[in-house]
Amino acid sequence: MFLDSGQVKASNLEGRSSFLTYFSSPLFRPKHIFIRRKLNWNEAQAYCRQHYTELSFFNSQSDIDKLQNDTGGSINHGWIGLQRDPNNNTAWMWSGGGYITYENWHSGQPSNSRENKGNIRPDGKWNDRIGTNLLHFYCIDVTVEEKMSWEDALSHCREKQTDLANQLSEAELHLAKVKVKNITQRFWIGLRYLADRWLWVNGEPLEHESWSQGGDQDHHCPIQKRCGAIHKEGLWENWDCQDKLHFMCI
Ligand SMILES: [Ca+2]
Repeated sequence: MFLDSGQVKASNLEGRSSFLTYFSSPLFRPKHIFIRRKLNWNEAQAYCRQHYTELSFFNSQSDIDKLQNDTGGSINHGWIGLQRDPNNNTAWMWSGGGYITYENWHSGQPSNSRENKGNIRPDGKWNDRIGTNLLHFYCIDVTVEEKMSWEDALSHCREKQTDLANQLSEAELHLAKVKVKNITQRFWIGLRYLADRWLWVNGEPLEHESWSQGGDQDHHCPIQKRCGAIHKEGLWENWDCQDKLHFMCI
């Protein structure tokens, strides 16, 4: 179930989900910020939520590479959003919500069920650690952009050498809910109906779909509503490309 997008088997291509499933999304690229002060995990989480968006999270090795790029090429020991599920001590979650869908533990880790939070090491690997320890930490910052048409949104993101949000992982969706909930009900994603099918405009294969069953126009053969948005609860909707919606560049 927790496959990287590159490992998806053909049998998954027909799969549909009533909710977002748990794929990594290589083009979601929130900005990571290294915070030099040392705090315990809870304080670090509060700091990130106040000043940025969340403690950093990762869905793939390329996300860890991105953190390394964002922070100048090297990684310090620091808290990330890893925490044990309070209801299941063997499961790990991201502080923004959602179970981890990718893991990068250092050899022998997690090592101790009393170590209920996680940090990243200079080699990019993860270690469980007692949350009251004082460490540097990493926050991510995600910006919701002002409303634009779908085409303008795509151009805006590409001018910044990013892209419209692609399929969101569970952690990313939770983050979007936190970030978006007071701003908008839905935002554009990089989904477009071209010729006779829906496509991710960044070229990612459309491995699964999460269409809302509501709405006044079927997405199967849309006449006018040929651009994709995602509702903050995670389901896709097709909208007129000229409509103006919020969006996130990634
Ligand atoms: Ca440990």
